[in-house]
Amino acid sequence: MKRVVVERKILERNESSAQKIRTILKNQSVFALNFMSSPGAGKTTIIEETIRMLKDNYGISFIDGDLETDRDAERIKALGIDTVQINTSGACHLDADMVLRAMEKISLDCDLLIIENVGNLVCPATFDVGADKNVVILSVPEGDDKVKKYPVMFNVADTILINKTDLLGFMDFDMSKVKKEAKQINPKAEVIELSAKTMSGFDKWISLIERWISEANQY
Ligand SMILES: Nc1nc2c(ncn2[C@@H]2O[C@H](COP(=O)(O)OP(=O)(O)O)[C@@H](O)[C@H]2O)c(=O)[nH]1
Ligand SMILES: [Mg+2]
Repeated sequence: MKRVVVERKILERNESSAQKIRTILKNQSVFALNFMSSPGAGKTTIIEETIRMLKDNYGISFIDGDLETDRDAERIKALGIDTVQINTSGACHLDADMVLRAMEKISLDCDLLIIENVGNLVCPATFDVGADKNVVILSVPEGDDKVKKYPVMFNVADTILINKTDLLGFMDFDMSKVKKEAKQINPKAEVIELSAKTMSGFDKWISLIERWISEANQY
């Protein structure tokens, strides 16, 4: 009983900070994406390629969440992007307060803020970080059974990217089963097949981001 009350308070506080983030981003006309996946599914690689394809036309800033190290932040900084690293020192997710603090250290004079969350398919799903859209990545080597095993994560997705499709020939991965289960759990999420190695599917993915940004700018 007590545990439920504490959890509710933590989530209520998080929600109020997420609301502050939304207000700041809306006032600055910044569109924010929150990337979530297992470790190694390809978040940083997809973010790198996405930035390469968008950076001539859009100002982009990046916040990286990881337990330790600034390895991913360094990869994105190398592309000339304003970057802040959050080390959660053991916490399995970013929360809205961490993102708010990181936003104070970063340029919000941009069109797009990309947040890379801590890698796992559980905790980040419960903590709203105030982003406009949640991007959840499932990669082919993780297996085609994961959508139903981690329904909370796939349910909060605005889009599900199925990455590493270049490896489909080496794995028993039933794409139609994944798409069917994704539709059952989250009928609204668009599923896009991608490979950050061959760049297959990126045209569709980039068009979706551009559509999201232009829709957000209409309000
Ligand atoms: N074959 C293949 N490897 C990929 C692809 N995307 C990422 N990788 C590799 O997967 C590993 C983990 O990628 P990373 O972006 O660091 O994953 P993250 O932990 O989710 O940020 C790296 O060795 C990448 O080069 C892909 O589409 N195909
Ligand atoms: Mg990463």
